[in-house]
Amino acid sequence: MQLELSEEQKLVQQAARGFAQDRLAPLAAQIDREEKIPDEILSGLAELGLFGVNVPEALGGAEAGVVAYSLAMQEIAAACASTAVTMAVTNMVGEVIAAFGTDAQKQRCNPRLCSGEWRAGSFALSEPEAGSDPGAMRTTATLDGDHWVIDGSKQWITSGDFAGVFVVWARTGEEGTRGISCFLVESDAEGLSVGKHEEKMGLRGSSTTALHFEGVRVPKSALLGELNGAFKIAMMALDGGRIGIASQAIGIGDAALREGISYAKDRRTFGEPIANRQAIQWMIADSRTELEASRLLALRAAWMKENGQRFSREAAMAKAYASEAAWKVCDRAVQIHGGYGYTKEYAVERYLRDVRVTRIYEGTSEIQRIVISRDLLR
Ligand code: COS
Repeated sequence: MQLELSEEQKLVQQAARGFAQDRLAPLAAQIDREEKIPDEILSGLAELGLFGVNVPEALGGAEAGVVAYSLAMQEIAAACASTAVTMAVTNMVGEVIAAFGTDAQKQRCNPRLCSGEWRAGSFALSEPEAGSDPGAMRTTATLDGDHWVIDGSKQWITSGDFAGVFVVWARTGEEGTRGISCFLVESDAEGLSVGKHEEKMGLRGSSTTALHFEGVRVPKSALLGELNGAFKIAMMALDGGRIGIASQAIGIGDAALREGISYAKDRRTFGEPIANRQAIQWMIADSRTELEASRLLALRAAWMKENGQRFSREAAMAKAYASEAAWKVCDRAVQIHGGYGYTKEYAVERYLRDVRVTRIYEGTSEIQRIVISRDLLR
């Protein structure tokens, strides 16, 4: 068993940490308040290779692997969770295209995503009535001569209003999971419009929108993967995505614990720092332990993916455990701060809002438990 990072993994981690702490963290409160990630941050991520950490170099990526991706995600999330999710989805989209795309699709999309020419990639799977159950989707794609015509609506689309390319799932065949195909749709496609911008509790710097497809025509060559076989592409992409969200939760938790420790050492009650109280010490001890357990789960799932092993169950375990642990860690950090933790004066208030969705998106905790138990009971 080898728990040491490679030199390349350490380099990616250090580069991400430097960028996150020097350039991103000072802007995080502003990003949350103004609900916008500055362009220079997106360009900075792209320059560091963080828009395609696990995408082949030949396609413009960093080809640094899944463990490096998890490490980078933890660092970026510790500074700004909104930026982290934008990065996560762009990486997921890049990986899907690199894994399942034709040469032409890869050559067109991957370099643009990795370089930041396209500010983000979007993953358009969920619909108003198909989130946990994407097999129930209603968006359709119908063949008309040499084109597919897409009609329907998608919801909860990260970066929906500024992504350059959307990976869109639509029904092309029978009901259920065996009649779903996937298409690459660029943002300037006629008939594609951005709908409601969600007013979210957290991750306010990351835009989340609806998308409407009204007779959007894409050439036959926009089909990604096999006709009617793309439900599995979504599942495989989400398996990898869950490692990213586990890593994001860990990063937010790390940041909250750091703030909690620092505040506990400074804040005095009854004549001494609250860090001297056992109640606070236990919160800190439990938080560090749970975050380290989460990190081991996430890095193991990442390692398994990197080494070509089946990792669905491990990714689900990492995502469920890390998102729930990080929620508790952020809640304790607010508790340590007392009333101040409930104000925007302290970053822990933002961390608690931001971390909440990690138990919901890319599969709720309940869905993760379905994935884990189905695998065990197979
Ligand atoms: N990798 C590869 N293939 C997979 C897979 C995976 N991780 N999970 C399922 N499949 C395959 C199955 O093997 C099955 O293949 P066949 O058609 O050859 O039999 C097919 O996909 C359908 O699988 P299943 O019957 O298990 O589908 P369900 O509709 O029961 O859904 C869950 C299974 C619940 C796991 C799935 O719907 C899910 O992950 N839901 C959450 C979606 C989500 O995360 N949404 C958030 C979107 S991003 S915000």
